[in-house]
Amino acid sequence: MNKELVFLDHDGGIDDLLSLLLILTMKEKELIGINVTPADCFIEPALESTYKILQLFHQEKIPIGRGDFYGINAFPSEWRARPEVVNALPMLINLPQAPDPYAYPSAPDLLIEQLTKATDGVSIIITGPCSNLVHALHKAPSIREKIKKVVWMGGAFRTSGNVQTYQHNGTAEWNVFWDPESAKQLFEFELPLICVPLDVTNHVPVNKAFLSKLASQSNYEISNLAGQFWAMTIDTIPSYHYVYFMWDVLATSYLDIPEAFTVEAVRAKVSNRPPNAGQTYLDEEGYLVTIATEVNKAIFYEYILERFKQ
Ligand code: AGV
Ligand code: CA
Repeated sequence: MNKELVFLDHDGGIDDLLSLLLILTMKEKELIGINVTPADCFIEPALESTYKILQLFHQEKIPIGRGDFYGINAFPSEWRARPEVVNALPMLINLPQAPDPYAYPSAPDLLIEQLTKATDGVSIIITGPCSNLVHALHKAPSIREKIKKVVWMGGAFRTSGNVQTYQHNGTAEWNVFWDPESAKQLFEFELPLICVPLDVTNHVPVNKAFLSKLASQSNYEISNLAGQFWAMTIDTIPSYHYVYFMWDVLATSYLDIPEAFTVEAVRAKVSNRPPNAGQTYLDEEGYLVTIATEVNKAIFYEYILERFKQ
């Protein structure tokens, strides 16, 4: 059987890098490319972290694309600097130098190239804003045929958002808020889109009981590294929430254990202006999208522990 083809677009947060680790443990999937969006990260150190993680798995041939589009509503800078710390961790600091960040192709171009080349449908997992995919679809509409599904950690449908800032009423999730216009257009494309929104990620905080279990298997290199990544989230920089969730890791696990999720087909729209820019809301006249509403937590946490035994 052919391996399922996967393309990852992440934005350099700690759980984005954990999502990359997780995908690389999925031996029955083939990761055909990675884009980095400069949203929850500064691009240069995040590209370096990405390349270093690939080296750990001897997968540095997987092509990387650099997001050159800088959203509309910037993430807090304190969050964006985290990959600097990741790159200095003992398991990563001495790995061979990463390539010049400006030598990478631009993210939409890499996505177009890899989808065009693909001989099978591709599952796209997005753990940051969706701008690169939307820009690629405008530039090369024919890539649509190659998209098997899009799994997006994004949105907040029947729960409050996690953006708290000026000119905002708190209804949006950050990945949508960063570039509400692209999110609006993504919904309008009506691709086979599965959103893993705050409605379900709110159920999976990073908690010490889980970290303690993970630590007890830290003789596995990947468990050890993942434990160090997650430890960096315990003091979550309060702009403006104190809890770090397994947002992206949960969305990524959907690729592998969809049966652990409850999903629902809804019609929804995205607002692109204040006071609710980036809000994803249910609307009978909206676009078709599938949203995850529940997850079996026990299965999910157990799955992560199993996967990281590498
Ligand atoms: O809104 C969740 C998204 C996920 O893709 N990101 C973090 C995850 O990578 C933004 C975000 C919300 N709260 C945060 C975030 C926090 N306290 N620290 C860093 N990023
Ligand atoms: Ca992210």
